[in-house]
Amino acid sequence: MEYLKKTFRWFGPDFGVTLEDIKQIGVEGIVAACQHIPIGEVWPNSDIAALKKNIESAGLQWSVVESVNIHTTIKYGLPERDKYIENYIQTLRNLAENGIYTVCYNFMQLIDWTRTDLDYQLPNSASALRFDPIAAAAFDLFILQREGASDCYDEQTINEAKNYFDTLNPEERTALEHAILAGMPGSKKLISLEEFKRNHRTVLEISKEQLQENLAYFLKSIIPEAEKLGIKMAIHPDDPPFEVFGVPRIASNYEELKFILDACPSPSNGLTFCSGSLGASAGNDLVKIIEDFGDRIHFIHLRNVERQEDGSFYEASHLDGSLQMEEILKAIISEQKRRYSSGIGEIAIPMRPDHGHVLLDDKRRQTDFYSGYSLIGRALGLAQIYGLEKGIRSFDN
Ligand code: CS2
Ligand code: MN
Repeated sequence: MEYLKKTFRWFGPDFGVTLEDIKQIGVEGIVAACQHIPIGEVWPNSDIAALKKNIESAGLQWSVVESVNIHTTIKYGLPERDKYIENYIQTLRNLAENGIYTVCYNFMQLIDWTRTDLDYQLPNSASALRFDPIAAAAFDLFILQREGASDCYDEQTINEAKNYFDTLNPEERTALEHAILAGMPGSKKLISLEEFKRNHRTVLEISKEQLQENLAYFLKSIIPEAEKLGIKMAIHPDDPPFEVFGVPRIASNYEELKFILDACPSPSNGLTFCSGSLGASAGNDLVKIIEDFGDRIHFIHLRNVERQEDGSFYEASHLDGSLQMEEILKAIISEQKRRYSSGIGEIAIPMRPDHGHVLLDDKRRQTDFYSGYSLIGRALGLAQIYGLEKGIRSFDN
């Protein structure tokens, strides 16, 4: 039976990691996007074809699009959303025309993932991404100075956030602000504090149920088209999988994922299973999510997290941390076997190491860094996961 397809995210020619580098580490498929096209605009056929040609000329395949991002009018349910949904569908048509059929996206508000430290030093001097709820509260209360923010936190959190913020020198305060505003993978630009504040005000007026409705509206509009095109949509979970800055989450646990899948029961309406995102909450049973929603998982992100007692977490190395990667992989392999015997679904599910530590020469190679997307750190993660997969399979036979 086929293995998972080894894929790797690549941010294009300016990334500091070449396709040739990636080819050397045993990757088969690239995860990429037309990064230069503003969110909401149609990806022209010619731009998609050019990126595809570039990837293929290195002997690789463009396996997954990550991400076709969703315009805020769709997230907020504004009247102009229909135009942007039409654009989205046109992008899907153009992708299908170029033979690209797996599309990852997310419905997170304000930013993509949220971290409070992009350079958390591990004992071995590698560095990782970290999220600390006290630092996030300090950003909300004392940098954003959001009206009503103190209603979102209990007294102890407010006190701890104040104490923490008081210990930071001006550079550290700026680093915290930047860590949060940098949360758009694939973009070197920080979101401006002004834009963040503006969107924040809007989002806080939308209830969780309304956000879920807005996502369901989007799915009901695009999934029938995706199905005709043979496109598999794969929503990425919210990261972290709990409320941050008072903004509700809608793709962070079993029930919310079920709501999404049930909103449009089609194989084209699927999931990106991201162990690190879902696993940052101890309440998520990752194996159960794979067992129950397996046939709708079209793309896999694997990484570990170390959850700490104070509610913070950092991105641990791929096989160590709070998540039992061997149990996760076993569940994924069972899903592959199920597909194999039923003859339905892709067995070589594309899988990528989600993030990696900054290791060895990573800093020197990639000066203008995309946080989380080191070459060596991710290569090590991929090697570990592949080895674990091989080991599990050999015991299986
Ligand atoms: C990614 C996601 O960098 C990451 O953690 O896994 O943030 C991903 O880029 C998007 O959310 C998918 O739309
Ligand atoms: Mn992910």
